[in-house]
Amino acid sequence: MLRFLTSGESHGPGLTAILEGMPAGLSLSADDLALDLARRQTSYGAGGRMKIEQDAARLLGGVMAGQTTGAPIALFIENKDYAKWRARAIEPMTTPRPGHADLTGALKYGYRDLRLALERASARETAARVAVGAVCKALLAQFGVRVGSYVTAIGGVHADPARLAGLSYPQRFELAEGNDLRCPDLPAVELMRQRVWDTMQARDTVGGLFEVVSLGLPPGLGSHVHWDRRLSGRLLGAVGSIHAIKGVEIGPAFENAERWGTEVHDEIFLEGEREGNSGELGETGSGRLVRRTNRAGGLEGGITTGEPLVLRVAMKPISTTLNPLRSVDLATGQPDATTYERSDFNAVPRAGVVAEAMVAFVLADALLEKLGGDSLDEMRPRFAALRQARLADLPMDNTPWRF
Ligand code: EPS
Repeated sequence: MLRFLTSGESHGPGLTAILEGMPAGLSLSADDLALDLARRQTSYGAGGRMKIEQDAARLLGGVMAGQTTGAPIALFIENKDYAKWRARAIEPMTTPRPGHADLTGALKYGYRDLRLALERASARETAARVAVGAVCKALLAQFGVRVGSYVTAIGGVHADPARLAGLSYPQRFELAEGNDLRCPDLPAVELMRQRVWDTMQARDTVGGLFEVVSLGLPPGLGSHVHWDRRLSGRLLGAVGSIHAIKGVEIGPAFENAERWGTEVHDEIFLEGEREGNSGELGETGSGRLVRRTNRAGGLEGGITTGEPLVLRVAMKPISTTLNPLRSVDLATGQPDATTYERSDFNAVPRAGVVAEAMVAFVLADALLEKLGGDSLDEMRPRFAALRQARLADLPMDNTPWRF
């Protein structure tokens, strides 16, 4: 239903994105995109480039009189750094950095200078994704859906799981916004800061872990009926496509893999059901089917359950390091060390914002797939009529049948 393309190089004139399939009637202005673009730029351990750029997106199409029209939405983000590059004679780059797309890009496309790979492989492109994600978030917000993220580990320094468990998701989001490591466990923030400082002194880079959580989702988005309609695969693929992201799990998936099934699966209860009196409604009984745990991370059968949708994400350390790595100069055939221009030491907090954007895109797509409709006015009554997890919405025939 929804698709987007981005174009642009890291040090070229700017980044362009086209988002196609947004319904008409959504209020949208460049201001709606500004907050997430700024959030993506803040992080302790970010490189010098972020002091140069103050990302702002211009809306060049698909919005008239402050409302989407249903036409493709075109966005443009200027690269301020381009002013310095446009007239510059650019030094040849012939020694590939391990971990970057320098070597693989040249192998694939036959580049005769590695900068042609670097320019497009750069995570600068994620600014365009965040602008697209902000449009998707604006649509989701109309239906009470919110996507947030927070850092849980940097360079092996972890937030305390017990302290995190004591915080609701909205509290985690809010606390994370209050510091430049985007971690809601404040005692851990100072340890993470020290770790990043040590990393900078060591002229190295660090990776880490973060969680992306979507709240307010209706049950029933995605589908179990075909591999490419399962929301699980769509989310894993979208988040896994982000630069330096090397692992994504749904809920505590790797931990679940070490437990018994009876410990893992989220049992189903009727709201108000009395303990030990299975099926009997208590006084507050509403007929709503509820879970007391969410180890499934909000998805069953590739379909949303209506519980918070939780993704846990692993980012590798950025591959441009101040201390050189061993490589080979492709021009001379001699062993060589990588050279350093400028990069981030720690981009984990920033990557969380990019992952929110990719999740928002997939969820907006799934919502449009579920509701159909070309305008918000068409979508609203369909959303209100969605089946909920309650007995009244799930009548069963309860009679024998044959294939
Ligand atoms: C990046 C290298 C750095 C980062 C860049 C990603 O850029 P430069 O080489 O200009 O210093 O700052 O990220 C961004 C510009 C951005 O907006 O996120 C890389 O090699 O991937």
